Amino acid sequence: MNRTVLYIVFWWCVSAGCLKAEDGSRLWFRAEMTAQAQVKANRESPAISVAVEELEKRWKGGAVHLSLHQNKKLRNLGKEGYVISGEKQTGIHIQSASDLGLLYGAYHLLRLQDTQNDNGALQVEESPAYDLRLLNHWDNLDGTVERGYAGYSIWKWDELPEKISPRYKEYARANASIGINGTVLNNVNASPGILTGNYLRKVKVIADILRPYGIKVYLSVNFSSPQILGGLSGSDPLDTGVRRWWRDKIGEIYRLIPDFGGVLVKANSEGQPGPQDYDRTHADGANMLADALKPYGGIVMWRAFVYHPGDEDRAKQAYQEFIPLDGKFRDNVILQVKNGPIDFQPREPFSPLFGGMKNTALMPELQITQEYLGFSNHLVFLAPQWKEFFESDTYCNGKGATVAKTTDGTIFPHPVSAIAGVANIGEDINWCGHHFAQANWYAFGRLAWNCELTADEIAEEWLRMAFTRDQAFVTPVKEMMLHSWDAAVNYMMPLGLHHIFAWDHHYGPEPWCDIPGARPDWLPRYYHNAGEKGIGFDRTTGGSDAVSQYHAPLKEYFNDIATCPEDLLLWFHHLPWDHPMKNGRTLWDELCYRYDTGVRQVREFQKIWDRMERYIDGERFRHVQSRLKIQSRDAVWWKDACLLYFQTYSGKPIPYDIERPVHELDDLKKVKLDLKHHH
Ligand code: GCW
Repeated sequence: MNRTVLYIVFWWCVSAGCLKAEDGSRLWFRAEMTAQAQVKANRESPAISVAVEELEKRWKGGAVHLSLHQNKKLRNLGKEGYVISGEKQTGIHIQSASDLGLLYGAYHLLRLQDTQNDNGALQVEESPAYDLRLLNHWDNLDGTVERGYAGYSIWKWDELPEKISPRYKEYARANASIGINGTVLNNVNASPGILTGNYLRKVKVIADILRPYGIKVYLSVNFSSPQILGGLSGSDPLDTGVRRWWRDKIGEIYRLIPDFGGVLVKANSEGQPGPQDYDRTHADGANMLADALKPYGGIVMWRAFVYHPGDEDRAKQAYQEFIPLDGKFRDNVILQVKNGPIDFQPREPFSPLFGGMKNTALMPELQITQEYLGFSNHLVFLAPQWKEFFESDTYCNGKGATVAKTTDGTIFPHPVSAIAGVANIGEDINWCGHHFAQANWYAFGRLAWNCELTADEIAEEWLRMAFTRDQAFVTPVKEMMLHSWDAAVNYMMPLGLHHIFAWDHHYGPEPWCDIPGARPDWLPRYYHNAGEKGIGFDRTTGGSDAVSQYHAPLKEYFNDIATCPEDLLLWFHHLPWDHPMKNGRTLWDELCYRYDTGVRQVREFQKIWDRMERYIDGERFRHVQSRLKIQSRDAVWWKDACLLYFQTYSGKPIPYDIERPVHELDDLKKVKLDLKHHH
């Protein structure tokens, strides 16, 4: 073929859509945009225009009618709920009491089309579990992302407000399609700079782009802003000058962004300033901001992630700090609590603040980005972890008082309910670093909307949209996803072990880590307590007594070795190496088998994946394949490092039927990765 012919063939291919790069950039929107559906709406609004456009381009059925109107049923579904009825061929009716409900209904209908084989008669009624479903970006103003593993930030602060990256709109669309309705743009380790007029004008541009998609913008604020930006002598929350500064600043924000959502605050935590610097309480600090936001309907999300070096068990400290303040917060304050009492570990029990605080609204904070789960190198599907969290019984109100029910308004009604996920999004072409990390972003949105969905359902949906509907692919790959969290826990920190990561960057094992002069609660030894006599953290009534922060009968279950779930055994107990496990093995042997199981699980994932080559594009196939190789090597690294190190205390052999270590402990101790973590 000569050049001209090649050129024509090339453009024919491009216009026919047969040359789409499978680089992951399209997320879960890979279906064609070539439909020409008939769509009518009884009202107009920016959100309705988005809904109409999406349906026109993608819906391959009969006419769709969007109608915004009020009746009792729709009002009961709330302002984001919707009803879908009708049949694919003859016509569909989407109804809601608000335009956003119509938008969510449109995305729901399209998801059904993209994932279901049979669209018979439809009768769908939906409303979200949580009112506010937020992403938290730990993105810094210099473009770096704290704990981000997908490149630099998607927010191009130095190009804004003039230049607008096309990604902002794609971001809005992806989030709206899974029900996310808010985003905190900047890191909780907040630069005061975000509140300067210069930055607020940039924030306004982002807010304008996200608005038609129902996504509100929020900001993390630095508690010392009045002093640092305003030149005041301090930032005491009870000082009238400080209060006035915040009132003025909040007013300035609302003049630019009339629907601004509110602020997120990390105060007196890991060196951040806060009200305690002025001998005030967390409630004093939160309430001051709440008062400034109240006239505009804004909220304060105040983080409960606090701990100080000292004699008290770190796992107990947030509870000790906040329980005495229960009931002292304004009604537009929500306490944002990480799922576990320590810090996004591979597996933790739920934080006892859930079900513990009865007169204060609490919102869970989950970590989508894999700070402690192999960054964007390891395939770890997080829905199973989050499901375990949502379904944990707090017993705060008798049996069945799950974490979900304590936070979604079922047990404790508060003016708003909310949930946040720390985003794993960056400027990488595939958004999240690992193709399968997109599934965690997706799962977070879906669970925030409906935490009763199963991990299985979510994985199935995502795989069908992101890859293919061929069950020869979906079934085995879904199994791999559903076991991937369990595998990671096994090869990193089984049986309740936690925080034995490498210093600072948290990639890889360093149970031996000892930095002279470092805070003891930042060192692995604090958590594993391995010695000749045994291993684990004694949090029983005879130890740190953290168990007593849970309601009966849970505290008794955790306290008693016989009833403590073995998956959390070393979280709550310090036990001798030959402690008998339920399956008859000794603790030491079981530890060895768990690590070995983790390695074998990852090897199995490699086998599953290699068989999938013919079902999907080569580009993503090879990318995931190469990441699985890294994961496999890392799993062996974890196993060898932890077992060889703990063996120096247990003095026992690694059971002879499991794979032998391939590394020397001394070599592993020398591994020092040069991974920066940006504050
Ligand atoms: O998990 C830890 C991280 C910090 C993070 C902190 C927090 C944003 O290591 O990087 O800071 O938690 O949640 O505030």
